[in-house]
Amino acid sequence: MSDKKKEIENLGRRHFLRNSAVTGVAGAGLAGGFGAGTLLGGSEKARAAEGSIEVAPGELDEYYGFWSGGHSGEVRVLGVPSMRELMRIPVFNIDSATGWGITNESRRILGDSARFLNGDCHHPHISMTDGSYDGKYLFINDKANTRVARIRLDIMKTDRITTIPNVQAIHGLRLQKVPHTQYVFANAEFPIPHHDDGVVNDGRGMENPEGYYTMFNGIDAESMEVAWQVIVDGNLDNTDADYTGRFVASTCYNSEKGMTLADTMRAERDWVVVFDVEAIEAAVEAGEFKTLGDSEVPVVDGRQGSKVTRYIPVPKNPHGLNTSPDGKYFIANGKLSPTCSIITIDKLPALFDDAIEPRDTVVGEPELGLGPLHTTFDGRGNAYTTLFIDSQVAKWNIEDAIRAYNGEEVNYLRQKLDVHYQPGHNHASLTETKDADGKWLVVLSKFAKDRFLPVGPLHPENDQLIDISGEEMKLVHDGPTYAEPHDCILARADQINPKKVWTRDDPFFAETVAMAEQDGVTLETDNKVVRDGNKVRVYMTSVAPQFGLTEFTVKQGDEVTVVVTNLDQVEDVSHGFTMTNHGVAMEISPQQTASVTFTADRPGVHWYYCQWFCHAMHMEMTGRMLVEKA
Ligand code: K7E
Ligand code: CUA
Ligand code: CA
Repeated sequence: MSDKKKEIENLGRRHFLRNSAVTGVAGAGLAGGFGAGTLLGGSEKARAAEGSIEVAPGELDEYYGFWSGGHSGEVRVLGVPSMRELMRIPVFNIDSATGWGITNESRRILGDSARFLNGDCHHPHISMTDGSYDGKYLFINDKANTRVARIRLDIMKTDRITTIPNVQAIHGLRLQKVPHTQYVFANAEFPIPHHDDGVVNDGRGMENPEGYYTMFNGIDAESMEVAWQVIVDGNLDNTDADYTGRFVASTCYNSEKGMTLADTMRAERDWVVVFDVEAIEAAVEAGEFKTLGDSEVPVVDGRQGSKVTRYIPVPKNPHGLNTSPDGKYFIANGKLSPTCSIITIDKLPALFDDAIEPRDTVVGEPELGLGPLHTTFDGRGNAYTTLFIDSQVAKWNIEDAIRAYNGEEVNYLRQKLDVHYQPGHNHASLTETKDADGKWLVVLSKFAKDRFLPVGPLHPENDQLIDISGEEMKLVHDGPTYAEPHDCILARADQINPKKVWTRDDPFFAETVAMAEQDGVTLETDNKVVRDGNKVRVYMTSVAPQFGLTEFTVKQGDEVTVVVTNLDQVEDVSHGFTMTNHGVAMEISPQQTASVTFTADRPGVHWYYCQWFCHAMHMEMTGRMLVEKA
């Protein structure tokens, strides 16, 4: 390493935040190292570009936005640039409107984890082919209950949920970009005790953090089975993949294996772990793995010194990890350091060949401001980094930052724009694909404070839309959102092709169709009650505004399964089925079959009704369950 680089690194180190500043979200303007006067800056220059975000009534948006619903456990679909909410997709939450978590179809997908009523989504990502969105799936993590879910974008429903074994808290999640999304890469965040006998976290060794580990996980995107796990040193935060298909990089903020906040900030440096996917596959192929506990997933050792990983030291407690759309760089965001570290991907093969040192892969470390969390790109060589503590977005030029690191006198900062307030993720249109088009930037601000009418002590967040099509960033829209869109993703409208009506052979309800076949019931025509001991299956059709059965009789204590098939073919004529006083509700959209099971535990008349407005006579779309006294 040149002396000049060492000097720059040492300089950067002096600007690290003191620990006390971390909790001070008010953000004193402490950024050093560049003249603020030379920057375009501040909200005074960010004026709304009139009309540019208006999508007139009847007009359609140019982009789909998929928003993480944070600890609401759902995914939200927005139109961009209008920022209108188009749909909500329940994932890890229970949804009263659609019956997610209540219907048999959704409970099958939730599996054993249906017992959890909460989730915590962070990172929604769309499957890719050759580095472009293919519109097939969206994947999202559940930090709270260590799951990964897949949403089918043709029906905008969750179709698979996998619980990742022997780890706690899936946080960072990204997808393989090329040749296609074969793997979902998922970081487990919290280290837990591992033992020599392969049993994880069974109550032994809790007092010995040295023996705690966490794992990087590769999930097969089609089968949603965990393909392999890699034990690492430290912990894992965010991650992203490259454009060769070979490398994935993750930030680690807890190389110390600290058990408290103060402990996690002790070391001057943490690291970025680079995973060699081909080397991991080769290790699994060669049988160089173990298994843990009851799990059969191959577990490869990726601790320091292993063949499958390299550890690149970066300033302490990094957070976001973002791949530039030209495929050249991994960018690790400093958080406690006012810098981002630019790692050049073309040197990673040499690093894995041990031909160079880990720090030789760092080709730039621009100083941007306080609390850099996440970086996004416009496809024109510029990066946009959120500064949590400064409440700003910094626009900077990547190649200029590399020149500055090499000692050239060049200002890589292009503009700083105030956002409101404390931004976490930001996301530019198509930024994580090779098609990054540099039109819109969404900044997800954690605090809204004075931006909206007050609604009590719990505040909304503020999702801001910024026009980045020109030289200057322009703030054009404030959007209040409910807890907590950590991250979002924007795809061109033509890249997503949802169906308007279900097809009868959809695998989403195939098991319910198979059950009907076993009962000799043709779902499209029959209205029929099938008794099987104390299990009763009630099959009915629905055509606006009538259920095929307007009454059925069961005995007190029967386990009742109601199966409704919506025969309407007309787009948008969704029906519902709600059984009063039984906690039962579900959606049945055109050509869909849905089912729900409950116990008829009280004798008497129980009315059911359609709760999705379908017809002028929707109120009258009712029926009676007659429960005979046992
Ligand atoms: Cu920064 Cu979970 Cu992506 Cu939140 S993470 S902001
Ligand atoms: Cu059917 Cu409302
Ligand atoms: Ca640390």
